[in-house]
Amino acid sequence: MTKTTREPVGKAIVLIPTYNERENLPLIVGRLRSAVPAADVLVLDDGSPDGTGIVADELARSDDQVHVLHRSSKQGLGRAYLAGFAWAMERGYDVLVEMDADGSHQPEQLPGLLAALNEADLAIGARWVQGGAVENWPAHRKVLSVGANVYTKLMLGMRVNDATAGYRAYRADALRTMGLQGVESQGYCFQIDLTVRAVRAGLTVVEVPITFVEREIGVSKMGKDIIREALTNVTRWGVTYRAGQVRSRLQRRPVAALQPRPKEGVDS
Ligand SMILES: Nc1nc2c(ncn2[C@@H]2O[C@H](COP(=O)(O)OP(=O)(O)OP(=O)(O)O)[C@@H](O)[C@H]2O)c(=O)[nH]1
Ligand SMILES: [Mg+2]
Repeated sequence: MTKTTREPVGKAIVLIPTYNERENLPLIVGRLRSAVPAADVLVLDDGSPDGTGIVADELARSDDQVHVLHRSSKQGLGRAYLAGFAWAMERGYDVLVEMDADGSHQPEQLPGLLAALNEADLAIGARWVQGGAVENWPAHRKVLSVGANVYTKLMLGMRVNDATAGYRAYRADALRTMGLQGVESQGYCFQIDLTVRAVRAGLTVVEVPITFVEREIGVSKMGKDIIREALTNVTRWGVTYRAGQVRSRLQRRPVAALQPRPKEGVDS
């Protein structure tokens, strides 16, 4: 992952997907606006039954830098982000940030992620690196997250330690280079999917240590379907990747090396 000189980081927008985050949303938007006043905010609400969309509209009415994209029904984190990326890129933002609404991603750590983009195309707020941490997670969540990352690393041969992390900053150009066509992953697999695309596109990915804080309000939307999706997709991508490696190794070997060796002492 080579470092090259890049354009200075330009106008940033923070995308916050929400589903039933009525109480959390004003807290996170308030913290974010204080921590990084220059950044705009786009709330991506999927018709939350608890009225989060109405709360988002109220926030947008009182602050020109807050915007809302409403979608009629819950269609998953991945689709919400893709709609948000398209919205932000159409409007010329240079940096797109992903941040959960539930307080797990601390807005006060965003300056670190943005600074990292001076030497990178994608900055991942990482838990499972030196200096990274997780607060208040039960043991089974830690095991699941570490396990998912170890499996991803082994299957996909990437050097990234926290490919499932959802706190990240992308340069808009990087998203264009990676190409978002065909991204179908929904849960935290969406994060793995985009990480793989960035690495395979030869982009510079850096991991910035963060402290991830377990939500205090509301409920997690992480379920068995999301885990199943990640396991299935990573396994499929991994098998394709490893088969490709074997194929290219075989193709590189000289043809003679593939022929059966003549038995010693037998004239041909
Ligand atoms: N728009 C939209 N937002 C979603 C959807 N599912 C989850 N979210 C939001 O995405 C963010 C992350 O979801 P969480 O439920 O916190 O899931 P998680 O962070 O993977 O899991 P936990 O660590 O258990 O909280 C939160 O802000 C959710 O409100 C969805 O289908 N649509
Ligand atoms: Mg969460």
